[in-house]
Amino acid sequence: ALSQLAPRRVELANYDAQQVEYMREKCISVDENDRIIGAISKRAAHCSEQLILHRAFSVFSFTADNKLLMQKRSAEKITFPNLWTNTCCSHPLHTRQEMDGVIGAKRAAIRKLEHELGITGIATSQFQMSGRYIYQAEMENAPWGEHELDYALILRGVGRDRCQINENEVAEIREVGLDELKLWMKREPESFTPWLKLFSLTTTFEKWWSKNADKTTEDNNIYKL
Ligand code: DMA
Ligand code: MN
Repeated sequence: ALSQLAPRRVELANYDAQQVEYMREKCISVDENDRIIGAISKRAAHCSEQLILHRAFSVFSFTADNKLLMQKRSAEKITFPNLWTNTCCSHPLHTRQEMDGVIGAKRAAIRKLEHELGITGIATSQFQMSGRYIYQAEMENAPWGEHELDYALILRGVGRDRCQINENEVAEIREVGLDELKLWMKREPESFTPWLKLFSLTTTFEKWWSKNADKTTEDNNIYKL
């Protein structure tokens, strides 16, 4: 079993130096009930023979006219570069502030919305916790992958006018309506991240878009994507 946790061989020198630096971040390793096991480096969590389940978050920000703010991941990203995905994703870190369950994930989301998209002035109370989703995905031509327990965080009323993108993280942003996104994903499925594709298959996904969506009830359940 120990050998399954062995890091895969990978030449980090071939990647963007800034993104390589982030591989030293301490992610939170958890069990399937989201109980904390300990700290694990971002590198080990995403590049081992057996991908290690860790905590993550996915922000879905809907504009006032009910479009999803989407980003195209930069070419510099080590995992899943050049792919279109939801507003912002990352990991709560193994720090006192961000290890604290839902509030910790919301704090991490605030940190990364600013880092990736330049969005400032968001408070934890603006996010609606909308379930925890376990999924796994591997890259096709690289030794990297994801195995996450992903906190879905809905944000409303924040669109591209609030953004100033960090080009090391994000290549492009767009606001997209539900029907438009469905057509686009059908036409070019290879242009999207695996987790966005998995989310798009759930019934919850369409509910998030709905004009009369429940905008207050928080969902702490754990689901499999
Ligand atoms: C990781 O996102 C989290 C999910 C839900 C895929 P990421 O690869 O964008 O993380 P980071 O921005 O920290 O590299
Ligand atoms: Mn991850």
